[in-house]
Amino acid sequence: MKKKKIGISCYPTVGGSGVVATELGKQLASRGHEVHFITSEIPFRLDDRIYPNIFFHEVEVNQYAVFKHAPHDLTAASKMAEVIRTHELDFLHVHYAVPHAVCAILAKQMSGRDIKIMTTLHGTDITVLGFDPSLRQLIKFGIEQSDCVTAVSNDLVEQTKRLVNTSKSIETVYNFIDEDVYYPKPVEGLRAHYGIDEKEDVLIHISNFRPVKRILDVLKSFLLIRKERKAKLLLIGNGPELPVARQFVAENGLQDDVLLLGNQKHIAELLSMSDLMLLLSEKESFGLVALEAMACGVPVIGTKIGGIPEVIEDEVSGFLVPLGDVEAVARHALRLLNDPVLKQSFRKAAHKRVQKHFYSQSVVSQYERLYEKMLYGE
Ligand code: GMT
Repeated sequence: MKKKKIGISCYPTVGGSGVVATELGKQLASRGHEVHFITSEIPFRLDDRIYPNIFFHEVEVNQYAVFKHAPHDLTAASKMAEVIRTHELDFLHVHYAVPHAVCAILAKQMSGRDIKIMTTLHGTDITVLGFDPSLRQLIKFGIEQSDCVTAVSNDLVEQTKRLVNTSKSIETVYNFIDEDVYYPKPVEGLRAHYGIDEKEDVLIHISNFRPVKRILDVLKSFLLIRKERKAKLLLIGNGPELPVARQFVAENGLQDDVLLLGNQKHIAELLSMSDLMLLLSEKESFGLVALEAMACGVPVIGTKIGGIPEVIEDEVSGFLVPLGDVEAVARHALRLLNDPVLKQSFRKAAHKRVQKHFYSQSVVSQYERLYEKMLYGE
């Protein structure tokens, strides 16, 4: 693809949509495109060094006594318009219909340039906000006024069409991983570092601990598994349900076996020393953490919800269970952990599945093809 100047807007904090947007920007920059992040702070996956071809424009929201609420979205639109003009962007790729697609539409009008807008839906904007009648029309507007719309799973495409009642064409572009970072890594000595015996099973859950992640289901499943096998559970991340998790751990005497590690940078290493991931969410448009686990050769037990069945191949690279069925989680986990041959075949299948469908090389090329189509037509 001819090199382009691309503006990217997303929420820069820890979270799947910010990760996907940032990793996409990094990959596009490494292919020679000029990438301009327009965000409220430097995306957390970009803060480790200076990346060639990547520029950062901060949306600085000032608080004025005259406004009850800081005007973040208007400031973001204004910043986008400024960057469109001063850097002569070819198009904007924004993540979330609300607020970023709507900000982009306003920015386009302000800039006076006929710039194209691609919007990627990640789920949180649709499945949560789509139920809020006061925002539904705004989401619909953001989607319908975008030149190209993508969503991260087929399930999210269907949900969006149903919830906002639109016939706009929406393309599925799956989440991806950086294959140079996520692969089964040698992790000698890491278990010992965390006080884990080599013979113990390691289960892992990574999330932002929002209620939709059903942390108690993860802990209840672990309690059942631990009755049968010596095991540790790593809980990675931070969020509102952490106190609930702490309380459950204390009440059930799990202090020695549940390791609450908070937010971590070296996820691929922690995954590589794990035997099984649990992702038991009640809403999940894709489940990027499941993909990261599988890329490191870790099978996943996930709920049969949203886009998770498009990631995990049931009985091949993991298991799909009904929401809230902690007995089923424990049954599948024990079947896998008790059978080294089965475990090995799941590990291989998980890694192979990611290699075949979710490597950055192919997914980023898919985005580039959509950019071309949006800019020049078929
Ligand atoms: O999972 C979260 O709570 C974070 C959320 C976000 O908006 O950043 O993640 C969403 O986008 C990810 C990247 O596309 C998906 O992999 C997650 O499944 C999706 N989360 C939900 O749908 C709950």
